[in-house]
Amino acid sequence: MIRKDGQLREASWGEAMDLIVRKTKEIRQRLTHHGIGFYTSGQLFLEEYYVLAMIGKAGLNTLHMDGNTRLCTATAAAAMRESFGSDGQAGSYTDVDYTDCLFLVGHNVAATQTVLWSRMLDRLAGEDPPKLVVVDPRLSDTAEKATVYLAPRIGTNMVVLNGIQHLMFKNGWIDQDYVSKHVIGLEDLKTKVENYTPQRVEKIAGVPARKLEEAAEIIGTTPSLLSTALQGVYQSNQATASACQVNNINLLRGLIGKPGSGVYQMNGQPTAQNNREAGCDGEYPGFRNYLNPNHMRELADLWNIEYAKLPHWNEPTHVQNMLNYIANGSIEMLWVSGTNPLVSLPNLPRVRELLTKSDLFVICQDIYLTETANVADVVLPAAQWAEKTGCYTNVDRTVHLSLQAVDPPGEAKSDLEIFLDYAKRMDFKDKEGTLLIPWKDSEEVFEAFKTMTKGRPCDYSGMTYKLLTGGSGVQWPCNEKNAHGTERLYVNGQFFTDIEYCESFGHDLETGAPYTKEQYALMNPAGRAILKAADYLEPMETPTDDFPLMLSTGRRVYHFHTRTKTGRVPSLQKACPSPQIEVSAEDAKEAGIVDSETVIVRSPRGAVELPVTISKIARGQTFIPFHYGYWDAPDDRARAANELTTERWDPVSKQPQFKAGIVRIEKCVTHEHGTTPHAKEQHTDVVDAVQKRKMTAENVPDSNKHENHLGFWLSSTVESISHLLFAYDSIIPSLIHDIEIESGLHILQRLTRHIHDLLKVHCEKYRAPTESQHTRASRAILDAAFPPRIHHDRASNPYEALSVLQGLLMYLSYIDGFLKALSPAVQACWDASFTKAVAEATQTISRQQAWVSQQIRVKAPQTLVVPSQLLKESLL
Ligand SMILES: Nc1nc2c(c(=O)[nH]1)N[C@H]1C(S)=C(S)[C@@H](COP(=O)(O)OP(=O)(O)OC[C@H]3O[C@@H](n4cnc5c(=O)[nH]c(N)nc54)[C@H](O)[C@@H]3O)O[C@H]1N2
Ligand SMILES: Nc1nc2c(c(=O)[nH]1)N[C@H]1C(S)=C(S)[C@@H](COP(=O)(O)OP(=O)(O)OC[C@H]3O[C@@H](n4cnc5c(=O)[nH]c(N)nc54)[C@H](O)[C@@H]3O)O[C@H]1N2
Ligand SMILES: [Mo]
Repeated sequence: MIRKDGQLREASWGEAMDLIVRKTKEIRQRLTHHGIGFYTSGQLFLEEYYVLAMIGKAGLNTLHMDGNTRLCTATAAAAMRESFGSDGQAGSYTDVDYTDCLFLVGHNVAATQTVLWSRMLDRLAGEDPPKLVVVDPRLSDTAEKATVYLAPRIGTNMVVLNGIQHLMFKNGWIDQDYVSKHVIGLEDLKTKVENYTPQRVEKIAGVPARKLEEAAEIIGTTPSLLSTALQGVYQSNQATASACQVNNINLLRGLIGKPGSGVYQMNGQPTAQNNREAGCDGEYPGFRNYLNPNHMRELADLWNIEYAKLPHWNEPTHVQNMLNYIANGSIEMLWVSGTNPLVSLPNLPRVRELLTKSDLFVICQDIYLTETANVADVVLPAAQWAEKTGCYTNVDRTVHLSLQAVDPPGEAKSDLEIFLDYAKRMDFKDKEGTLLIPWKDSEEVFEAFKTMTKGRPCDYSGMTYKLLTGGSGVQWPCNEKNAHGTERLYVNGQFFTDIEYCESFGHDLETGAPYTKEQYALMNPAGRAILKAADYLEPMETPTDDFPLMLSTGRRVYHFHTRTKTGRVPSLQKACPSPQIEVSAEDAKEAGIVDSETVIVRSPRGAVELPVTISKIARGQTFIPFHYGYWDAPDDRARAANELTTERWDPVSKQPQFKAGIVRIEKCVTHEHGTTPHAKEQHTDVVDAVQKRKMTAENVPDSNKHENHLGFWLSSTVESISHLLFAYDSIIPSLIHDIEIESGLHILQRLTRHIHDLLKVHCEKYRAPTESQHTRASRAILDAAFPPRIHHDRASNPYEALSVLQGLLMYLSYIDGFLKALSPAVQACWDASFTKAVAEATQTISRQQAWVSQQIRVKAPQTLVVPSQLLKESLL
């Protein structure tokens, strides 16, 4: 369907695909390929993701691609990278059959993975049942069966997990032999958890000390331990940091890679794992490390494209940032496949506003006409799982081949066909001019994918469609060495942390800043797992007088996500026809609310209107299932949980905190003549507005809204460097009494002249204006760095000389700031020689910073300490 005069009208595939190709080229013309973004799914097939990843990274050379997996398992992947060096689940589902203890953190398996739960129930009801420890603020169906159930306040996982580790250290429940051989970071962790005593945990998280001790004893002494984490961790406060603590617990006990023992950083969607392997969200294909040039070169060679053209100046753009780019007008085309963001993204009021911007061209590729399809410019009807062939991989690395069982309805096409068709129409070529994406069916794509994974953790190279047919799947890695796949990873205590092999160098868990290769080399894990420690930090939003309750959102067993499928199954719909908010009996009483009463729930973002269910949820906490959008809403009440949720995300995984916002409950006061207050839904109004705008998908927005920012920035960079040259002219003469400094500065000046000339060359090509916009700022900083008094003979005073050096360091870091921005920007222009020049300039500035820092180190003690009367006394 194509939007014409405001309405979606049927069109042929040829018309729709031609339009998409025309749009792509037109946007490339005006905005470069970085004006286009892709937002995909955890529900397509492996082969479909791989083609999409190549369209984005090798065809259009853009970083703007993410999946709903960002909302789902971004933290699973992130936590495994931090602890084990790469994505790669330790265990196997067979571990459920052997384990002595199941430890489930924020994972309501009874409602969300019913097949796995059946397997667990078999064990729980059988002989020699395992212990079950559950951590969930809500007495879920899973928690009902627990041996020990911990109900922390929403957002306090870190406190509970640190508390358990505290008790493990205190009671010596640690496998010293394993730990000494196979992990690093023990001392840091021990120090970090030292003050998480049961009493402190009780105070912050509300978990009784005795309960915590019971749980820790079970976990600390069980002969085997299978731990899992899911959305109660990933979508809550300190997601990655908490998920890492779950890994830590198994590592401390040495209970990983052994029958009955392991960790599942769970996946939610059927093919979230494949999305990550293929590189359609935050990852690179084959779990390659974007900070490792060897990995990136290898990928460029595999695809036979120029190294400079492979986008890798940063990790791929996450969806919240794509929304920000849509907001500022630098992304004008968004291709959505297999996800329904107008129900599932946080803070719907904002998402709605952005996805219906008049200058945004939205493609929606789905099996139904969803809320998102209803505002799109083009709707592509996709075939679903049973109507197409492809592979999917479970959380325990088991790869399955799913064969087409029935024909797709009408003219629907598989996602693979759609993506291949687009690639063909775009005529993407490799560097020799050969077709980049030449495949015709899923098996051909699978063969290419296999080659790409060879030698990586997710090695598929030994698999074929034939091997995958008939049995019950094969677990990767499957290669020459493991012809039938691999049941467990890390069996010999060998992890993926070798510096040349790992998928990531890890992150500062608090700020989210990535570590550099140099920092990683200092840690030198070399195949050992990494114990990552962190302190508890309060959630960003905590209850206030206005919004006294915490909201968490999640699932009911009867529905899947935005209900495009389950909402159409009468028995499921009947079992769970509408959303409701769970509150505790105490909170209900306080608010004067009774069970089943309809209330308005309001957050700083928006409001919904729902009936109340009084449940065994901890006091101060609430829960709303997020399944209900508007495609089949019975009336005009707002009801989508995401009207309320916050867009804040975890600093490392960038996963939104769907279980972390604040709300209040308002009574719906009924007047004599009917109910007044009403949380009215905005979705229908927005769809109407789109239709009334009479817009046509063909519209081309006005073209010249973007200025030559790169040129401006380059001109300011070059100017700042030339100002440094002048500064050297004036400070060198004043420092002639110090021969070492004076001659050093001469060398620095020469280096500076060189990079000035190097960058100047590129000014013309990028039309850098001669006038810089930063002249005043640069002058002001120079004046502050080198106050006029120093320009004269006073610099012979060592104290003043020290000030000159400090000022110089400040000005160098001002220049460095320009270069920091220029570096990824010129890579995004795929300009190899400019990239090289900026890299050299950056290195030269950093050499100067190193020299200045060293001179400061030489001079400071003598200058600052020796003449001091005050210090003399205390030193003696
Ligand atoms: N029936 C059904 N099954 C599904 C899905 C579905 O939509 N419907 N979706 C699939 C997908 S994609 C996913 S990702 C999974 C999700 O599966 P789960 O993660 O099991 O499901 P959720 O209900 O999102 O959240 C799990 C629990 O986290 C708890 N929780 C909330 N805040 C916190 C907290 O701060 N700490 C702790 N420890 N727990 C907290 C909630 O009370 C909830 O019971 O389910 C998959 N399976
Ligand atoms: N408040 C709140 N929000 C949440 C969550 C939460 O717990 N709370 N959970 C988050 C999580 S974990 C997830 S995974 C997301 C899920 O959020 P979404 O991805 O938006 O949910 P779905 O309804 O599964 O959307 C999948 C879409 O793909 C379509 N589809 C199905 N099969 C195919 C196919 O083969 N091809 C194509 N092209 N389309 C197909 C379906 O019709 C549907 O429209 O929601 C997230 N949002
Ligand atoms: Mo998910």
